[in-house]
Amino acid sequence: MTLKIGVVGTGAIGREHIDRVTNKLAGAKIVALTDVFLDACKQVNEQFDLNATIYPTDTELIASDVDAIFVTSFGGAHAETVLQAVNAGKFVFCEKPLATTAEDCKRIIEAEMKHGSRLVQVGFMRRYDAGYKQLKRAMENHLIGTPLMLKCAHRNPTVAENYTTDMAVTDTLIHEIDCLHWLLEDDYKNVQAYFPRQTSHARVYLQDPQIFMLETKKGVVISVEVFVNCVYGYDIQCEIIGEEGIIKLPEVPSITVRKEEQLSQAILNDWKERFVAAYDVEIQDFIDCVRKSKKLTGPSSWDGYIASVTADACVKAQTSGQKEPIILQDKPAFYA
Ligand code: NAI
Ligand code: ISE
Repeated sequence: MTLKIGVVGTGAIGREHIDRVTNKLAGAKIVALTDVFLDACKQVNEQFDLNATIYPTDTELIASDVDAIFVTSFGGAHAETVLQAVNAGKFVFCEKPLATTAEDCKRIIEAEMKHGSRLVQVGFMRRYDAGYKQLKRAMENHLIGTPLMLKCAHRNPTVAENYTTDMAVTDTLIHEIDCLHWLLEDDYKNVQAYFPRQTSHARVYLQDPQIFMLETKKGVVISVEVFVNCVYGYDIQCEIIGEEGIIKLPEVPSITVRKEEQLSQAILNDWKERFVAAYDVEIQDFIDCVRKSKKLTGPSSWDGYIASVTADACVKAQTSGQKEPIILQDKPAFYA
């Protein structure tokens, strides 16, 4: 059976996912669209030759005969759409963040538990990236013994004018928040934020770069540099230092050039290119799980909740300058 997908939010990443489902992946079809700007849906229908039904609201789209919903709208709108879809018993792939408050994440968790099986996957695509998967395997095989410290960086060449200091957490650091606790199989305990000297490439109201020091329950100390006007490229770094050795996220493969007395390698400029393969694998995995077993295995609503609670503490740490505790509820057996 071909999975019938409805998309809520036909902006940048919505279109990326529509393109991959339509032109690259197998087993699914985009049959329904909605957006607060309905013209955007018309454009998408034409651009990808979809002939999808355009619904004026997410409520009507969810009530149609779609099997699954992609939630790719603005982050603040995710929770209400996801809740409606879960209450209707529909599968959901929700781009990060699952919701912008921990309370809303809890409402989604409660609705999903009431339904009785997992319906929601959150778009933390790094778990599907080949390099991060190698790190995960190395950790599972205890290649470097007990992990002690992590040094990570999330660098963008530049960001849009509406990017604010807290978005360094809610838009950017959120990816590290998810994938680092997954790599370590450990929960966060506290976080402190540091503001180094500001780059002259950032707008005056944006603190850039920022450094977050996270401590886990097992005592691992993690530093993540978020530097979103680094100018030189899109660069993701992750190094895990253990008792027996060090492992590092591989660089994106690229030819080395020897020319004019220089030895060089290209650095990517765009997050879409850096994680293109991970998005493909992530969405194919969602489609396959729903079609073949109706059992989702990707990042869950609980992972969305962890990210939300941790992000709240990170944002608080930005203004307090203090170590802020990260306090999670006990994990329900449902998400074990
Ligand atoms: P965008 O602004 O390009 O697109 C969002 C679309 O949603 C717009 O067309 C807007 O009109 C529509 N929209 C807003 N509120 C709506 C509502 N209540 N109902 C229906 N449509 C609504 O934003 P972008 O970059 O596509 O981001 C969308 C989401 O995807 C965000 O949550 C963002 O954080 C996430 N994202 C995830 C990435 C990843 O690497 N996993 C990368 C980029 C974005
Ligand atoms: C963007 O919203 C994303 O989610 C990308 O994955 C991230 O790397 C980028 O920094 C964000 O702006």
